[in-house]
Amino acid sequence: MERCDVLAGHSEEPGRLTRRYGTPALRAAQEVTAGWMRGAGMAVHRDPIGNLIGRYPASTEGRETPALLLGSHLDTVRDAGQYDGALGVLVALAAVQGLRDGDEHLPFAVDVVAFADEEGLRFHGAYLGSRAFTGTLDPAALSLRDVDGITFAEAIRSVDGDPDALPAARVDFSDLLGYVETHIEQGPVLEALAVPIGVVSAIAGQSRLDVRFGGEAGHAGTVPMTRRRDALCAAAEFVLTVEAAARERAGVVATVGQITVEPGARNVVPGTAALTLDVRHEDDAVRDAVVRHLELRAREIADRRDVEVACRPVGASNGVRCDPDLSAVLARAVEAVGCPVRRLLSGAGHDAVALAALAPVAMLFVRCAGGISHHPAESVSVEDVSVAIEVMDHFLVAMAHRSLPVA
Ligand code: HGY
Ligand code: MN
Ligand code: MN
Repeated sequence: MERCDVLAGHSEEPGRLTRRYGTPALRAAQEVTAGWMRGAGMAVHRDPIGNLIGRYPASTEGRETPALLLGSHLDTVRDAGQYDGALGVLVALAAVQGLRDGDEHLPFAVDVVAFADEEGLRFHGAYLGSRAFTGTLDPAALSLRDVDGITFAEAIRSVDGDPDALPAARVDFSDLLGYVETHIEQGPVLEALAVPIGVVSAIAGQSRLDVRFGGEAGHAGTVPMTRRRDALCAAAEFVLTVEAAARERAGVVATVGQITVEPGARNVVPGTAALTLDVRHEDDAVRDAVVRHLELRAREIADRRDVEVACRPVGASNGVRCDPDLSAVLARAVEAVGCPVRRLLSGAGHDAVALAALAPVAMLFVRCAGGISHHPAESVSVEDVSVAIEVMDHFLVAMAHRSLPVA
């Protein structure tokens, strides 16, 4: 918990926690984490995109040594809480520290990965770090630009990464046992059930789009209301359409989180309004249908108001089911610490989504107060976190037994 406090001190903005990919703040958080990794007996390196990887060696190391991946991300949203991502990295580290303290080695290596971009705050695509790790990053992502016009490729170089090496960056483990991520729940389910931890059954898919309405800027005092082509009014109508579309369908969540208006002045009719759209549901077909419906409605609104509209997808990920076998081992570890096993769906996205392309994945959720997340008030209790670490300890031992050759 103290380490979470320390990491929260590394921010781009005074007074609030914001840590985007490729910034000195993220680099500083990685440096501190690398020190803790070394202290836990791990060899540390950074991959070509700048994910930080610590390896705790297996009892016998060789070319065929299997590996178990644990981890989460160190980047954050804007004005973030201090546990989203960081907690998963630090719980993994604490579990490895337990092995080190007992001078124990397992029949597999344990790799703790601190992913460099999960939130997509700077370049908007999701899971850029973990997708690069698994070799599933779309090369087109390298030309994404941040608000200052810097491309993703340039940002990778600025942190001593190598965008050209990305296609070859895919980890090549001869035997990957799985990826297990601990994460703050970010929702109210475990609190309502009065249990400290839960096992994730599946992670909802998400669609991210940029929607841009283009009208005509003009004088706020002279352009008659009947002659206006106000881009923001079209966007406003669309925002409420998004809300209504989600409310009409069970389980759908849809959010417009950002609107940029140009030219952006008190006495100027808005000429363009660009907004972000985020749509999620556990069933990919339902999510796709909602996105198509909203694209259609955006066009209707634009036509009626005589403005232009363009909808551009900026990354989607399908829902992911956690691996039943790996989750069963995790569930038994939960039972071993005396907790009931509660399974829950994750509405939030996680690096596990990207990792599922490479390995079986499982996730452990830690109860959070009031379900609050992506907000500075995000919190977890020290008792619940200690339960999570204990579960990971049991999980590692169970995996060691599972991977022993049958005599
Ligand atoms: O947006 C998400 O679901 C995650 O927190 N990155
Ligand atoms: Mn998040
Ligand atoms: Mn997260």
